[in-house]
Amino acid sequence: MLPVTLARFLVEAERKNPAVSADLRFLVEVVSRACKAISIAIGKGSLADVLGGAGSDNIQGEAQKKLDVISNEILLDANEWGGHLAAMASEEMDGPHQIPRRYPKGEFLLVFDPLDGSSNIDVNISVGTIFSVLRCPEGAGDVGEQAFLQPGTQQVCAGFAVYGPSTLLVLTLGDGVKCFTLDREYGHFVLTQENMRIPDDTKEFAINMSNQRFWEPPVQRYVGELLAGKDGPRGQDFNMRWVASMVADVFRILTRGGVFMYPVDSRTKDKGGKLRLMYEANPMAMIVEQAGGRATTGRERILDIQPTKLHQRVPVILGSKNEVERVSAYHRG
Ligand code: AHM
Ligand code: MG
Repeated sequence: MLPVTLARFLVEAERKNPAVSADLRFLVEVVSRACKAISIAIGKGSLADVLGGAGSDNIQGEAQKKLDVISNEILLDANEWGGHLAAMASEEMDGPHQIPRRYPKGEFLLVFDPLDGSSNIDVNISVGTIFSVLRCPEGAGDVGEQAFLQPGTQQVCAGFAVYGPSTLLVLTLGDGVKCFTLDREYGHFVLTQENMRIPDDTKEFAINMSNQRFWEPPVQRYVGELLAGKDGPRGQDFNMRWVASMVADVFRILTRGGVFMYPVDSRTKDKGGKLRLMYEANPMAMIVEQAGGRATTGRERILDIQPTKLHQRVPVILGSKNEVERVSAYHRG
């Protein structure tokens, strides 16, 4: 039997699920095409002079890499003309990107982190693209920031690509999590995992340990107990991984379980945390919950947060249900 391509999967999803409209199907296909183009650009590396800094900063004061800028452009170009979007927003742009007036507008808002894990680009480690789709509440005219400020529970769809040894696309349309692998010979994504599930329990955690001295007491306590292993209150050893590309860390958790933490700490308290709610936390939280895991700030469910600004940052603790619930309990206690 022929493999199920992303195109076929989406056509069948549209037939089965009234929530999947032709426009949503088209949107996901267009985003997947952009991810293919980004994957090709990343794969060329030094051969195409795409590595290194762009010489510019984004709105959040972070130095942009050339591939941050290239990936952002690829996603904008791919999505402007199709008539399926009302506007776009990205980690790399100051405010909403309007659809040029020469094109028709659609009902969806597309939000993305064009290249997650940028610090890993130049060292040949997996990076990715994260995206989230919302419905636009406004009518005609330009779309303002306010239209995007919807809690993660309103997401129609979320996904991420990982540009690693294989290029993967992880997708949820609100009924489970699928994984597609890019077949480089045929040039299309093929369904390779139909129902990704995160085990409730795990012996693996992911956190940047170099920030330990800045953490709040609940996270100190939790990680301290994991590090104590067999000799501590947990009575078992735990293993640690930290790729510093959220896409790779979350993919590992979707594959074999684990808990990922980028908690707020004394240095990031004023900003609210490190990771961005709209571009990183919300799409990943939707995917993780759809796979049976949990996603919290420690104090509240990420998907319930009412955003107050586009570039808002939040603490992120997500993954295997029982571990995330334990971290939340430590925050309450
Ligand atoms: P980016 O979107 O600018 O790449 O930043 C987000 C990334 C995440 O992918 C990753 O989990 C985290 O930043 C790593 O941060 P650190 O370098 O502090 O460990
Ligand atoms: Mg990112």
